[in-house]
Amino acid sequence: MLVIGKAKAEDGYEMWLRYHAVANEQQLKTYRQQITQLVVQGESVTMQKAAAELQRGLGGLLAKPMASATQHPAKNALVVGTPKNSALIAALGLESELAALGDEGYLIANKLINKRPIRVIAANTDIGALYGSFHFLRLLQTQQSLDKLAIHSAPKLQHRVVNHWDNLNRVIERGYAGLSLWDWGTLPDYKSERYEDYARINASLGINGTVLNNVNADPRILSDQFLEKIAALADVFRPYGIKVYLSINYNSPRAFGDLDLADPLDPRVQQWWKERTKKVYDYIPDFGGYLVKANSEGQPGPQDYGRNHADGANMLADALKPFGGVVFWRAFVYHPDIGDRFRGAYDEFMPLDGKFADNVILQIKNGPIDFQPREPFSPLFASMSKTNMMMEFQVTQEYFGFATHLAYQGPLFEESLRTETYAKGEGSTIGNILEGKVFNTKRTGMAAVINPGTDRNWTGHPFVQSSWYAFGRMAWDHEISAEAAAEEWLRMTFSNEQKFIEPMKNLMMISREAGVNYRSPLGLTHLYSQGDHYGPAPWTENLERADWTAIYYHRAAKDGLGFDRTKTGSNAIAQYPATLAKIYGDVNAVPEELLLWFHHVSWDHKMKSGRTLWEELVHKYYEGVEQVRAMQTAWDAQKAYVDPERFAQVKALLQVQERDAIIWRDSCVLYFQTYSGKSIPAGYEKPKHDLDYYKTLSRTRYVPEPWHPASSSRVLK
Ligand code: BDP
Repeated sequence: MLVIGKAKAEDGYEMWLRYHAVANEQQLKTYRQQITQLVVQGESVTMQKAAAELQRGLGGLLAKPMASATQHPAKNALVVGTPKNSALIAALGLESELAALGDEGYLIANKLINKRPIRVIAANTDIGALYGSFHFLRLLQTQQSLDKLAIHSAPKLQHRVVNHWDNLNRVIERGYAGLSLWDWGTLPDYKSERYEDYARINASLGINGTVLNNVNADPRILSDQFLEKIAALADVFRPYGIKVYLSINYNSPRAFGDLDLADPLDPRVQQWWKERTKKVYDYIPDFGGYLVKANSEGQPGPQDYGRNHADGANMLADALKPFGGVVFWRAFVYHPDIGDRFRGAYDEFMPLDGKFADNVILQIKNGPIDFQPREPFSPLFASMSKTNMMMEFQVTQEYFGFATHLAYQGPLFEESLRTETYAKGEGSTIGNILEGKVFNTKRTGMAAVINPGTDRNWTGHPFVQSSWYAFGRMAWDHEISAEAAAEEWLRMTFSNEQKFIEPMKNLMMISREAGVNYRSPLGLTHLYSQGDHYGPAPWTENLERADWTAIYYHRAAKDGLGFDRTKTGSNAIAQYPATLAKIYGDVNAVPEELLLWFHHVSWDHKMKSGRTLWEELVHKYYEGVEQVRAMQTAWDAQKAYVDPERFAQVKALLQVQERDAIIWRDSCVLYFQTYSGKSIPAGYEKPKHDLDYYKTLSRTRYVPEPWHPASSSRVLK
């Protein structure tokens, strides 16, 4: 008999490490026969954590305490370890199988010991064994067969990092799920159990680095007082293979009152960083390195002293080098005087290609502008052939309705990673470039801004968890599909019922496109009310910086819509490899979803559907709202499979989302109508209000007061 997994009250705290008993009784029986005992031989803290996780996980999934031993495995034991820490594993002669798996990979297989069948999780290192343990648990959580186990897995990227934008006062920039997880007031003395659960969650995905603080960095993060607290966190994370990194403020030598400049070429400044960095390593011997936002949005940097980004980054790289640390140098730069913001990062960084030290990695947002619902890829990825590069994605939904809208980011990540750049002919996808396969770069990585907080479920909207999950899985293997990640997450987080999985997977897979459609379809971008980035305000103009207005991005006029980035415009298209520049530059060849990113097109332009641009635009905005409604219907049908708490929460949030989607749609359609001069075609529901109403709403409803979901710690002017 199948038991429908209508679980007891749940608050989402466990995330996907929710080891509830396997609901399918037949499957449960089989698993119980196939795993009779746990044999872990290594004694390191990491091996103890692996053993504890397996005890906890298998105990829960198999609904009975797991027998354990340190030798003489029983029939169908699960044997875990490395050739170094386990005589049993060493005797299996796995060296050649393990050779290809590196320091973090693992294998999971069925083997024989003394002619008895056993299951084995083996790795070269303890951390590999821990990763393999989480993978093994995932097999049961997603109800996979253990009959023919032969899994060999190793990460494709080296640095798999989460970024927190946490301020020292615990307010999180673009965080929508409570205060910072790091309780500086009680650290280092009190280590909340949450810290370890946080480490487990990340380690279960293979994430091996965390940047604890905001890129708009407070210099005090490097003070002894904070380093002592950070060291306490690092101690908790270490057994899980997670290194701590910090965002630094480039002006630190000045802020500390030690020097009156921060010029990277000044020997006193260099010395200052060497000494401070040594101090950091005194506290945290395996510290990862620095993340730097320099000369961007008002942050200090090397350009303040007439130096360039490479000078700036290399100075820090020098200080970190003796300790094996790295610099993640962000490429998120744009200046008000550059004409087209799209061009900014490329114009600044391309001339520096090959000039960065080898322990510097350029951390580049997926798109050229800023985490928009859809962007073409940043042209830097296809061009910086002599520089280490890593991806920066955003999990926190700054531009996707915060913690109120359901917008699974897996499809965005996948779209970005699979984009063919033609940098060196076919096969030059972003994923392959990140892996170092295309340009032979030495250091590789992927980061995501995650911004969880003290909300019981970590992320506010329960489905934001799924984007964290997908990010982690794709950072391990960029070829994992958004759909596969969604399915795993659903099974682990809710239910293995096929009747639940299929419709929910569809819901998740359309959710990002829905968000694009009701906000900024066909390549429109950045139509937000400025500062909070929640609601629509496509009419925003006359701000202190033109590139903070909305009209800068959409260029609506009587003659049409969109930003001309071809030769007749800013020519940003020329920053792409020639094959792609040709496609993007041709109004008939460019993918329609990117059309208005690259072309200013007449309202009557014929689209592939046969509709005019105006009609298609209206159609997409309405489609977005309809997709949200379809998501609501799909969710409502899942009541039997979801605990009442999470069911009610998601249902309510989908109602908010529908309301907001309509506001977005009507605001944008009515606003663009003032330029197109055309009516909304028959058959679409009419906006309930006029444009003035929506303009007023954007000024009143989305005021970034601290209590408001649209609030943020730092509000741009
Ligand atoms: C923008 C955010 C801002 C961040 C910035 C960044 O609005 O809060 O500081 O990105 O990535 O999207 O540095």
